[in-house]
Parts: sequence; C-alpha cells; structure tokens
Amino acid sequence: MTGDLFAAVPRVERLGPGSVLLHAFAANEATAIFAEIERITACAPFRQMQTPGGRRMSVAMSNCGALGWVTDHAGYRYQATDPDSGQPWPAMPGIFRDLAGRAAAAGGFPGFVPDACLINCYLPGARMALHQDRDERDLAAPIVSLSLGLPAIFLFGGLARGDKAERLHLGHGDVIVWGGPDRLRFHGVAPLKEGVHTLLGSQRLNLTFRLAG
Ligand code: MD3
Ligand code: FE
Repeated sequence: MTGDLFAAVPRVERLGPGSVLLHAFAANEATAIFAEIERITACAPFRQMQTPGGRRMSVAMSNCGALGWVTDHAGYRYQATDPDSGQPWPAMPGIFRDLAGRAAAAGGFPGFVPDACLINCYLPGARMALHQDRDERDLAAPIVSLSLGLPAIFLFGGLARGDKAERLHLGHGDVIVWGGPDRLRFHGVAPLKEGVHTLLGSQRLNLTFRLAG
C-alpha cells in the first residue's frame, strides 16, 4: 500500500535552470485532450506548411486559440486566421488552457495564460530540425509542450546552434515547461520511429502552448 502514497506524485525532472520535464503529467487527461484535437482538426485540418525557403515540412500542423503559428514563402509568423480557410482558428478548449497553466506553475511560472496552441502531427519518419522559438512577442513567457502517442527522441541543445544537443525520450502524457534562461535554447525532434500507440495509432502529436501576441 505504501506505493499508493506516491503513485499520484508526478516525477519532475529538471532539465535546466528554466526547464522541467513533468513525466506523464497529462496521462489521465490524454483521452479528453485527444477528443478535442479531433474536433479542432475537423475544422482546421493538419497541413504540411512550406518553409520560407520553399521546403515542405515533414510535420503536419494545425492551431487553436486566438493566434496560430504559420509559415509560407513570406516567413514565419502568428496570425488570427487559418490561411487555408480564411476563418479564425478554433477556440482553445478550457482543458488545454487549464493544463498549460497548471504545468507552467509546476515548472515555476505561475499565471501563464497561453493565447496560441500549435498542434504538431508526426507520422513515422517526420522530424523537426534544430531551431529556436522566437516568433513570440514576449520572450519572458514560458512555453509548455505536451506529447501524446508514439514516443520521440527530443533534441535539447544550447543557446548556440552548434552546442551539443542532449537526447531525451518523450512519451505519452509527458509535459515540458521551458522559460527564463532556457527559453531560447535550440531544440528539435529526431525522425519518428514506426510504431502503434493504443490511443493514437501510428502517430505522435505535440501541443505547444505559447503567449504569442
Ligand atoms: C525548446 N515542437 O513546435 S516541443 C515546436 O515535439 C517544437 O513537436 C517540438 O519545437 C515537438 O516549435 C518540441 C518541446 C520542447 C521541449 C523543451 C525545450 C521544446 C524546447 C527546451 C528548450 C527549448
Ligand atoms: Fe520549437
């Protein structure tokens, strides 16, 4: 019975001065969150966007919230409407905002209220090259990321592109919060391995909650 006393305590792994990995933080909410993602992507379907350099991203993306991240020949930016439909992005569900706020507080950033949620869909082989997230207006706000479905190897680099990157395993329900001195660290995702997840099938979804505007 002693184990039960500890079973509900999420494992918090400090990654850096401003970043923590909250193991399985969202495991119990994953089914409800996945249902919301299906509702959102019925209105704003996943699409593989073009980089400013003209390459098609291997990751397919959608957004919810007041602002959504997009990329095309004109560059990277946040905008209030889905370029594919001209419509506003679907609203951010309350359970998303609540989860992001609770995770940010657990990571040392109380009062975080995101206005943008980028939803990334990885199929086997999809990857994300090392980059910084710097299109947000207020870089003092943290970013909260939630991983669902197939596991991925996350590349956690330094503040310079050439710094050696650590490899971290991210599994279903894992949440990362990063801000402060870690906010501009380079990061990426290694090509997704084949597999089948019981809830999501052959894919990995990643949600990043941001204060963009
Ligand atoms: C950044 N997404 O959408 S988020 C992105 O898994 C993005 O889809 C990745 O990078 C994904 O911009 C990773 C997780 C993450 C975790 C720790 C970080 C990003 C981080 C630490 C520092 C900087
Ligand atoms: Fe990123």
